[in-house]
Amino acid sequence: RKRIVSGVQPTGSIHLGNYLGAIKNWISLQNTYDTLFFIVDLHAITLSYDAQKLSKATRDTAAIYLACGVDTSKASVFVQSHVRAHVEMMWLLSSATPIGWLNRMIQFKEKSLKAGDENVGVALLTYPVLMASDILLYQSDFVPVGEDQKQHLELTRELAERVNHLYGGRKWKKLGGRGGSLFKVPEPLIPPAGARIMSLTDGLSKMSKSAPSDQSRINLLDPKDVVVNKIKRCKTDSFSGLEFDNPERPECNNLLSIYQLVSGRTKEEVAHECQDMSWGKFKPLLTDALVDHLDPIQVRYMEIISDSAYLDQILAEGATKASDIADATLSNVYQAMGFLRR
Ligand code: AQP
Repeated sequence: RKRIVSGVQPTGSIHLGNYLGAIKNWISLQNTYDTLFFIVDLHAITLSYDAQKLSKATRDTAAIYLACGVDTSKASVFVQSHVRAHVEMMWLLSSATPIGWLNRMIQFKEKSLKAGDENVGVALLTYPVLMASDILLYQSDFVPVGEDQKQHLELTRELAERVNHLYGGRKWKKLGGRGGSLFKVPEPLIPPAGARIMSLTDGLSKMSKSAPSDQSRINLLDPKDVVVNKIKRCKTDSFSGLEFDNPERPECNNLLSIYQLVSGRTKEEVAHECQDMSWGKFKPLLTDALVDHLDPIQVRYMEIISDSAYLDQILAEGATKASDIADATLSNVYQAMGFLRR
């Protein structure tokens, strides 16, 4: 079976964008692919963060994966820092990554510009090398990525090819290896709908954990009254009727897309149902669809998070399975790079 790896950072509350753009798609992928879903805690320290909250956020994220339907009889669920190979591989790959490649990353430019050089850790620059390690360690065939991660995946592909060229093939064989490629070059898998869920307060910015206002996002664990309130207060427009894909109506497109995804209808059905609707009529409809969709996830989350032994066991098993695959790749790369092995 072809393999897929994916993860979410435990940097705050998991929101509808993370869910519709990533986690919800995993549920169908796990039936067709060999899947590894991890909680990306090493990446969560890239920007300043609260050490007091990291481990709780990591557990919460794991429980949310399971509550959303990730099935550990099909997929491995693990915490990134529990598999040491990620950090080791990152160092090895760093030596093969031209700094110019990293300087070109849009996310680095945007985030470092905002924070200023003295406030930005080196990890913000080298983050894509850790992401490449996350993917290449597992010889992944596909990586589901939102639009914002496409450039990082492209770097992963280039890095895989570069390392294969520098150290793979005959050179590796001479050092006692099997020859051939050290890494599989992964392909992006872009979800058809929901690739980019936008903020509730600005249809031109993406919904994000780090946005200062909680009103800008629906968190997966928001109680019903909070969802009601956020939808009541979310930004709309003064056009009549509702429609998809009008560039002058980003909020309308976003809210209809959310409705489509949580109600399980097609875009055509939603376009037809809502074409003559006012915001006053649509908002309660959207709220109900959201609450109905989130309620079973929240019930299941409460069950999982209150059984810590169960969650620990899932994460331990996941880390063991992941380490088996990752250690094999790491060992090959050490060998091909000429290290003396124990
Ligand atoms: N708004 C979004 N719409 C669709 N997909 C989204 N993702 C994030 N936001 C949206 C997808 O969620 C996955 C995990 O994201 P991440 O935790 O690695 O970090 P991120 O992409 O930077 O997400 P956030 O929530 O916006 O976090 P902060 O604010 O910390 O940067 C990815 O697959 C991502 O595409």
